[in-house]
Amino acid sequence: MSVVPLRTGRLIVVSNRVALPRQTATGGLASAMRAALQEAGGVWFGWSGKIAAETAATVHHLYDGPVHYATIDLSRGDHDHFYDGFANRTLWPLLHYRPDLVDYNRGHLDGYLRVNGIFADRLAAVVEPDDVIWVNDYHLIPLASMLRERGVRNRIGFFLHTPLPAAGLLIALPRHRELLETLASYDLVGLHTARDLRALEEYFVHETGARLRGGHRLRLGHRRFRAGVFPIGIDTQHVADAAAQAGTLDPIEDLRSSLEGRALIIGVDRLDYSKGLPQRFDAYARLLERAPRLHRRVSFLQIAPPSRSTVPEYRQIRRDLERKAGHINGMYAAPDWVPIRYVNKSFPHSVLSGYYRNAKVGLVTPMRDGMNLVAKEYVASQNPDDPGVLVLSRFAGAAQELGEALLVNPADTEEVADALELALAMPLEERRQRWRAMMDVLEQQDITAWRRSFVAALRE
Ligand code: GDG
Repeated sequence: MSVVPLRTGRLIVVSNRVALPRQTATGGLASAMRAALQEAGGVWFGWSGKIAAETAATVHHLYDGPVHYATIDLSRGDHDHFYDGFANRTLWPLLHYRPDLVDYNRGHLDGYLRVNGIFADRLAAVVEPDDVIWVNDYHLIPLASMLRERGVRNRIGFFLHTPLPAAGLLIALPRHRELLETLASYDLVGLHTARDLRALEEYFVHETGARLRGGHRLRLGHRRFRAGVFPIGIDTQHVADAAAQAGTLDPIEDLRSSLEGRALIIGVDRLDYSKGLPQRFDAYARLLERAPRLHRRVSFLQIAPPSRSTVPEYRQIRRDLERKAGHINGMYAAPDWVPIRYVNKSFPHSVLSGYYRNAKVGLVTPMRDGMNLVAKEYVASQNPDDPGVLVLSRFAGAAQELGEALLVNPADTEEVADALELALAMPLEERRQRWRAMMDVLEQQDITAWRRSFVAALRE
């Protein structure tokens, strides 16, 4: 195996997917880690996104600016069990409060543990004594315990990008104790919100018999670890600048001229059942039904790049949305007006921020979401003189910080339709006040602050 030439004391970020330079990163973790590493420098270790005959036969190295990318390929079988299987068909639905969708295939857990073991083998071979290791997300929960088994004594932190449901739900996970107890092998476990932190503590105290001490310190057997709340941010200034400059880009001019003065409502989400898209389409349909005066005066643009399309539930939601969008347009469209523009494509971030800026309403209504960066990007992209309004699900972690948004229950069609009406009619002064309050938060808690606070707590 080739040896990764790491410099001592560097930050090693580990995540399942690595966003290589010049790849469009349509996931929140990839967007965030890219921004974090580009500023701080370090190593980013994970899956290349490629399938090969054998898992991790070689480690691929790529150096770009301050970032050293070290990636491995996965075999078809490991990909299917580890990524599509246990990560995305067992853990993801459970962590997003959908026990009804959990797949209990035992082969998936075996594949998950096997791939985590291979990640640990490759990493253990290259870690140097002063390196700090930052493991990300639900794909890699047992990684620290496997690194410890291989003699790694370094500081290792874990950050969960999804919500963590209460113990009563977590116990629906197959062999939950065996898996979740391995979190105790980290030095620090980070979560987006206080609710997630409470869930973690409750699970450890009630299900594993861990002792909870002050300062969110936990002890399980001989392992001690700390947990904490680290709400992820965005590169606020960069997004704001990109949005301010996007006006002259062709796609933005095209969008604006196509609107012919109509108010734009925008949604941008990976095509995922956690994002509440069918419910959102229903709420928009309800708005059109209730308020004929808005016909021809609004347009809803939903950008939804396909995600995890080899998983059946994701193919199903795509079919549902096509049907709903077709139905809404069939019902309300006029020869010169399309009520809903539904686009299964991804766009460069510069274009997205220009779209956000031209939207009177950002409609962000996940059923559950660890944080939701789109909500933050929408706010950061607004024109301070004439900002739009954010309609945000209470069940997104972002709602804990963005209390000046119009907070809604995404399952309550009438409530979302009410919020849309309110948002479309909101006076300028109120929009400015709400926007300023949210922007203050985003400026303080940006991506740099998030990385610094997590890494500082980990080094402590
Ligand atoms: C997970 C958690 C948590 C989307 N479409 C395009 C595009 N995107 C970018 C957005 C944003 C990111 O993808 C999506 O981030 P979210 O946070 O909204 O959602 P997840 O992907 O589910 O992220 C989430 C996050 O991790 C971080 O911890 O907030 O709760 O589920 O940055 O802009 N990017 C481009 N084109 C697109 O069409 N370039």
